Amino acid sequence: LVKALKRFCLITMCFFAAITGLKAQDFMVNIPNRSQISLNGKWECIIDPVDVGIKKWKSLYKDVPNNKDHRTEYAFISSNTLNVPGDFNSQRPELKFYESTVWYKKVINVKKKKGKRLFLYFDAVNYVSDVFLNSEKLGSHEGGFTPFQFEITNKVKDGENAIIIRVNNRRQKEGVPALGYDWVNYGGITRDVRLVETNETFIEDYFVQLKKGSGKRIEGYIQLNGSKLLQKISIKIPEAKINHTATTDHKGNAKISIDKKLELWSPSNPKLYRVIIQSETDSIEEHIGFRSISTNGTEIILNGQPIFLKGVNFHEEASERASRAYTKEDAKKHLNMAQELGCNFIRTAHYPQNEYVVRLAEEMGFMLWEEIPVFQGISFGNKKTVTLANKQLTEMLRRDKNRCAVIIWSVSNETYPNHTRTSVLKSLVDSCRVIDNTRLVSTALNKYEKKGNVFTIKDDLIEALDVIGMNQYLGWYNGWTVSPEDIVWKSEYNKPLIISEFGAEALYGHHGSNDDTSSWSEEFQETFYRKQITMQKNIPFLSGTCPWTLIDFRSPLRLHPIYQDYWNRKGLLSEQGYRKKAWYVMKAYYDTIK
Ligand code: GCB
Repeated sequence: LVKALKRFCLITMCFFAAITGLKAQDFMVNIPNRSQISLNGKWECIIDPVDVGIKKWKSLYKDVPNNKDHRTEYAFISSNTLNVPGDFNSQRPELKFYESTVWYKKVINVKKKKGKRLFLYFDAVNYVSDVFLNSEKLGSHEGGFTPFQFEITNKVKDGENAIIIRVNNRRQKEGVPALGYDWVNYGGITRDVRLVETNETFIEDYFVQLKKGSGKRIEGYIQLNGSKLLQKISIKIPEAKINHTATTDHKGNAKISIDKKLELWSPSNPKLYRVIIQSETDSIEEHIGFRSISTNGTEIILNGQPIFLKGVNFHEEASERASRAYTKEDAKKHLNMAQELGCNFIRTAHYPQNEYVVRLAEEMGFMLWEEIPVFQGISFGNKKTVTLANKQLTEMLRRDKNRCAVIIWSVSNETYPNHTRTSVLKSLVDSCRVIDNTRLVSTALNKYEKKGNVFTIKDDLIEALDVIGMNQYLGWYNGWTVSPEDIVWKSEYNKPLIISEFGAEALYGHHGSNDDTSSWSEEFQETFYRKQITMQKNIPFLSGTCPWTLIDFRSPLRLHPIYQDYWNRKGLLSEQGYRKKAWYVMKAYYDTIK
């Protein structure tokens, strides 16, 4: 028996290695403006709670006959589908908190064209995906919030082709995020899927932003992919009368540097220019904004002027439907709410949200904080985890580096300070700066030293950061141990501070008295906000603040049957978007800050 068991384990491991060996490729940037066909819609599915598709049916990924009487004990059938994009949890009641495997299948019709290349591009799949085309493994991707792609030019055939994907959203101790986090682990193909067509040599990537510290020099690069790597390229910005030319090197890379006085992007003037990038074999365009961001002592400086970040946090969740958000309309809803609150800044917690959010935020004039899901409980001592965190960071920067709205990259949220954590996070900060030195780097901390009424910010990681992010829940988790007006915040660093989170729970429509005795009521939350604002106004080095959170969101950690019922109720808005009393307090505060 032991022998048989060992053999079974070995076979399973070998099979697993075979199907998980290949990695997704670096993806092309500016996906919305590429030539493509959407693969959204209904995908056939098989719910596989114990991963029997891998462990036993080693051929599940193969294109088995679509015959319900076939003796394999599984089948993709057209009456069993899930919507893509969309998390699977919200699509069927029995999958509400499901964390395991779902197999997806879609048949696509392809007509191959000479001189064209084809790519399968996924905006995001949570958490691990193993992708197969016509029974052949294309590769895997780990990480639920960033894009990935596979070239299929030489693998597709004319006519029908079957794409099968194993998606698994099981939490992993060594994953990013790890085991514990305060949001629903929405699994599945949660964002758009595209079949992208390019020319044989195409513009794969580019970086077109203002040079750090400059208000008028555009610097960056253009990167080609294909066999004709030596080409003349140009960047045109017709409105600014820019027509800059350069030549790529043998690796297909051209550095660019353009001096020009431009109208700068800002929340009050979210100016975007039409930018056209051309090579001899390709052309792509989009709208890009230009602004400078820096710090001066404890101030954040946008285009040479100090600015206070009137922020808010939100998850990528369509709270009113209790599902992952994935459409442009979802993004618009959140951003309109933030605009009505008077915000100029958004922390997209706790992971890179979809491109609709980022691009629309930019058009509407929001500055953004983007973060990778390096959240409490990360295995910093584990090599695979560190590589994965770095990869997610690289992917986030790759996708959004041309979005001037992004002013801060954040490498983590609430990690426990120790030597290993600090050195890993510092290395992530370094990676950030290597890829993009034009933006600020921060992290959301939650530890500070308390001595009487003096709260001191101190953490070895801060040396490496431009901006300090601090989550604090004074007045909620442990009450107000010191009266808010007496609290003195100190920092050992001459750097700006953003209160990256603060909040308290209230159930919309539940009322009580205006004091600390009626927790969960709107009045309690309203008073809590007044106290927080009183305390925050006394912080001389405060450069921004972000309530947690804009809108109630679902979380399996929130068990109170009356007030929570698996919802985190720290929203200023109920899940249906109704304003709680605290909303008006925060809005009034933001209205006073010009
Ligand atoms: C935090 C976390 C956030 C939680 C929040 C809370 O510090 O960063 O993800 O949802 O606290 O409500 O406790």
